[in-house]
Amino acid sequence: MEYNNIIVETRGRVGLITLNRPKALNALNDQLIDEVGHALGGFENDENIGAIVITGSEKAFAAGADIGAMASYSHMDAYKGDYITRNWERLKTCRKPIIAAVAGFALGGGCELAMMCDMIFAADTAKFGQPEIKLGVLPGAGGTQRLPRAIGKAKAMDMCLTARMIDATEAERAGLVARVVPAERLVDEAIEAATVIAGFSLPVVMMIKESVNRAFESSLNEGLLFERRTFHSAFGLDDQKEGMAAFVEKRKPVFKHR
Ligand code: CO8
Repeated sequence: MEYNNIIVETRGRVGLITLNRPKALNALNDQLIDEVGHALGGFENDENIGAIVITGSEKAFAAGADIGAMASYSHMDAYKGDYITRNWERLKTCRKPIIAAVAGFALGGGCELAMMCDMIFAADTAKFGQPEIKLGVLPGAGGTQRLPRAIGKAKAMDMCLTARMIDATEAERAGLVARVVPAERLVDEAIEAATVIAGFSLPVVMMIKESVNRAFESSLNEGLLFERRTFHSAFGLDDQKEGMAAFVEKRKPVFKHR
């Protein structure tokens, strides 16, 4: 596939996707989301890749769905055509971890895209918001669902109902963001963290991702049972033998399934 809206690169064992519609502040359209989905598929099938980083530009991670493209949609276009959100779920099905590295605006679908990643690293310039209400619509790709789970009802309501943007510090305090870093260090820091992850046993990395995500889909007891069974299954891996033997022998583990 030819990429016109993103740049796809690798840094060691890390796949890097850079959203690249600078003139529109990386506004998300169907083509861009399709390209992200395609690139994720490529990284997922590539055994030399252990983790993925998605980033934008200095000014914007993504300023939301493309308002110009959506402006004239009918209900039929949105519902039957499933424009804009049709390939969105591809992010959710990716089994390798994804870090969103956010500088500048992450608004509307941009904030939702970041929240679909496994963790968010924010530059000190980042601003998160769900301003859809100002356009006469509501968040449509998880804003009303993932935001309350990430930052609680009070702040989610505040952001969705008033369109107030929060900065990186507030986002970190609220639990939306894993780390805040100086803007000039953002992508390096995300790649460094992704490199650490990509050095571990991939099946274990995938089990952890699956298990943490299960916390948002199940009761505590069901989640704990899922974790326990998955933990038991880790003892079937060569990498468990290697990891524990390396600890006992006071050496660095060399994981086979990376
Ligand atoms: N769509 C299309 N173009 C955009 C968007 C957007 N969301 N945001 C910015 N742009 C364009 C501007 O039109 C402008 O283009 P041009 O230079 O041709 O006039 C260029 O980017 C630069 O923007 P500004 O001049 O406005 O830059 P400022 O620094 O003055 O302002 C802001 C930056 C505050 C980010 C401002 O551009 C803004 O408010 N943008 C819209 C933010 C917004 O409302 N986002 C929500 C969109 S709705 C949505 O995301 C619904 C999601 C539903 C799920 C779908 C999943 C994809």
